[in-house]
This record gives sequence, structure tokens and C-alpha cells, in this order.
Amino acid sequence: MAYTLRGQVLNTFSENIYINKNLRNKLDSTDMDADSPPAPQKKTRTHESCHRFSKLLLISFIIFLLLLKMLFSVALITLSKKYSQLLDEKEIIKELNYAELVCRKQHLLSKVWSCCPKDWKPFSSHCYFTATGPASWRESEEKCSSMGAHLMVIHSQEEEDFITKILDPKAVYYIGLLDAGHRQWRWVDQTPYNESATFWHPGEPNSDIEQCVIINHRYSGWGWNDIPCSAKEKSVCQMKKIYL
Ligand code: MMA
Ligand code: CA
Repeated sequence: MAYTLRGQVLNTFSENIYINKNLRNKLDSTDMDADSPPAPQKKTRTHESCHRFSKLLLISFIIFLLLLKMLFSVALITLSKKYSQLLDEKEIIKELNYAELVCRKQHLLSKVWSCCPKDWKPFSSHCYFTATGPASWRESEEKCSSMGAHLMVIHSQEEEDFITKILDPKAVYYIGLLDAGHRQWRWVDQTPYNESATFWHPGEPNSDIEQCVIINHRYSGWGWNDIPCSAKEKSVCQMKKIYL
């Protein structure tokens, strides 16, 4: 008998041909000689079922191989996804290798950690740093940029309240708002300037030559004021939280 399945099938196949040939010879000789004994039918049937079994075995093997291939493909896709995720995380950590990360779990059962660099304050989906400057608006923005951040952008009362609680009421801080010309206010992250979510001090903005914006505390409370961009002030940097 053959050693491999393929060999076995071939072997069975050639045996079958041989038997069929044999049968044909027998039939031919029957035509010529009616007295000859009948062909051994039992043996042929055994070989037929053997052939069917081999066929079944071959089909099962092919299905098994296909399933195996599918399994391998799924495993390969999963692994490559995990690998690229790992590379991304490594890239983020490499970029931030100047800082230790402080991470928290979103929920007790969550697998995701949200992180901010050490000395940055977390709020909602962002991290905030208030110890830059004094420097001009442009230099302050460059400093934030060098840390993978930008000057702070404020879009809600909650964000305004969060930041004012951690700022020094005697200091002045640049935020990421700029006059692009003719009192067209632009946020550094290109998000739209929404008039209904602004926190200008009463009477501000008040001067065309004051094109950069600070946040500070006055007798009336916290608010924004336009000032000349060359003034050296502190600033607030903001970056997205890092999720691991
Ligand atoms: C300063 C300066 C301005 C601001 C006024 C408000 C005198 O200028 O901070 O930007 O608008 O004060 O009185
Ligand atoms: Ca002003």
C-alpha cells in the first residue's frame, strides 16, 4: 500500500483501472465464450466503496486544510494589528520620553488606561500644563509644540472653570486664541471660534493692535483679554490624553 494519502488514492485509482480493464476483458471474453465464469462482482464493489472512502478522505483533508488556512489568516491579521498598535504606542512613548506618564483606569473594569505626562493635569480627554513662560505668544506656542501640545483651547464653561481653579489669580496666561486680522479670532488647533462659548472680560477685546489672548483674574472674576503678542507672559499648554 501507499505511504501518503495522495499515493493511496493514486494506488486505488490505478487498481481500479486495472480492475475495470480486467472486467472489460472478462466481458469481452464472455461475449465470445458464454460458458466463462461471471466476473467477481463482490471484489469490484469492495473496491468501489474503497474508492468512495478515499474520495471522502481527500475532501475532508482539503476542507481541513482550508479551515487551517482560514485560522492562520485570522491569527496573522490579529497579530499584525496588535503589532502595529504596539509600534504606535512605542512611538508615542518615544516622543514623550522626557516625561513619566501618570495613568488612570477610566473605569474599574476598563482595560484602557488614560495617561498624562507627570506634572500635567488631566481633565476630560485632555492634559494641561501651566508652568511655561514668561514668553511671547509665538514662543509660548512653540514651547507647547515641542512637548507635543498646543496653547490651550477653551470650548466650554466646564473647561474654563477647570483651568481657572488651577491657575494663579495674580498671573496672566496666554491661551491659543489669535486675531488673524480684522478681529477674526482663530483657535490654534483650527477648531471653530464659537462666539457663544467665549469668556471675554467686560469691555474686551478692545484694541486692533492687541492680537493675542490671555486669561487672567480681575475684580469681576476670571476672563479673557486681548494684549500685544510680544508681551512676555506665562501660558497654558494642552494635549490629548494618551490611551494605553
Ligand atoms: C490694559 C491691557 C489691555 C486691556 C486694558 C483694560 C491699559 O491696557 O491689558 O489689553 O484691554 O488694560 O483696561
Ligand atoms: Ca485688551
